[in-house]
Amino acid sequence: MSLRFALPLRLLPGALLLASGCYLSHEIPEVGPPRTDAGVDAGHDASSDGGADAGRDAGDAGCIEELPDGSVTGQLDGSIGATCGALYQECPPHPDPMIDRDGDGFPNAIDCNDCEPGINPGAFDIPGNGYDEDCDGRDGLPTCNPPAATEGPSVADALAAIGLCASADGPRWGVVDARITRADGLGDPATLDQIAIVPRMGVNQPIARPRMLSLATGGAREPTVLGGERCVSFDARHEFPPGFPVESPFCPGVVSGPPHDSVALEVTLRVPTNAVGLTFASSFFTQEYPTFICSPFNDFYAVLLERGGEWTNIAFDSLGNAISVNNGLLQACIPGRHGGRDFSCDLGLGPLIGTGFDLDDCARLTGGRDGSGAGTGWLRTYTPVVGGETITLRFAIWDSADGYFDSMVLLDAFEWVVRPPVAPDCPRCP
Ligand SMILES: [Ca+2]
Ligand SMILES: [Ca+2]
Ligand SMILES: [Ca+2]
Ligand SMILES: [Ca+2]
Repeated sequence: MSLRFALPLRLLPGALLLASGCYLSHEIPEVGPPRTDAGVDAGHDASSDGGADAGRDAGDAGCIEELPDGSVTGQLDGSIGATCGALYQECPPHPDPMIDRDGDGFPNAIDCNDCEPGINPGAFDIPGNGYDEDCDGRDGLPTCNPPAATEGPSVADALAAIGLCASADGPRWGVVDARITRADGLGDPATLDQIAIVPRMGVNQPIARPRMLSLATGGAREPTVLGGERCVSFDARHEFPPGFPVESPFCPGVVSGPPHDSVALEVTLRVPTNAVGLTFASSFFTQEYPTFICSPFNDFYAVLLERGGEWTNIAFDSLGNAISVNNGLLQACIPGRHGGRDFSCDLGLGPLIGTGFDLDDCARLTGGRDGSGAGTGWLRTYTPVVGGETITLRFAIWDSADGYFDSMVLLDAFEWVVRPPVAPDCPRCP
């Protein structure tokens, strides 16, 4: 007999709402799949002008846009890589090995261009621009060897799946430390089946092929591999990570239940000396839609950033709301009015097909038909960084209030955002 039959039926969320109900209809920022040709591209310099593209590439348009000065998730319209003229000046030799003429912290003896702070052994080497920014004798980066598709991967393979494989050796940028943990960082997840490297998830292909990472509050692989694993509980009660819970303004009065079945990938990184930001792509799915919208079963996906002992969430929409079942980013779904809110489901059911979130896996828990789940479609998060600093990122997902009606997030295409020197007379985009 399945465990599910032994479970009590869930309360329908209508009974849990305050009388005022939810007052917003689907006010969301414009989001959708990252462009793969010349926009929110992943891992490749689509414009061939240098920087890894993290937004509309204004370099091709002959003008420069500013990046946002805070974290944002959605379609980025910031720009990098725009230049007007030579990227770097030549540097005449100097007899003193210890002098640091450009003040980048690297003395003349090991700084291959001691007149340009954007060039030193701690820099990110922008591929294909003809300059050896990281002083390793060549223009370009070592490539990540794609890990095999597997569940319960090693930490190194999990990082490689999203494009992080450099280690912070000596003065170089890269991974200082990493681990697979829970949302609260206090131990191991219930099972390593909650983390997987996948070549696809239903119709969803990696942004940076050939692999991406899946984190889930149930099984993390495709449902065809493990069967219907979108409604399982490992009955693992966890703590909230720092700063949570954060309640959604779309569901006033609703209080999220405590975390269950969480899993997280945590990585400490030394930031390249010439980086100004980092970005990554993510796609969140939940089986809590539609029945448990605006209820305590408000599963979360969060990316916590630690800097100098302070933790902040950087994965939130342009309205500043954390990404959860009750937030405003669910766009892949069947339209309807749920939890007092209207869902227009602009992406249709398409991104859910073959993910298991297109199925009615949890209907038995509600005593009737529950319907398909929902997803956000691909999102891209950007957050500013300080060159040379050390930060920790914790990519985390958890069930709220119980371990059933699972949620999942696909992660891919981690990139540093590097802004090469820009001539002061470069035109600004209108
Ligand atoms: Ca120097
Ligand atoms: Ca330098
Ligand atoms: Ca380069
Ligand atoms: Ca759940």
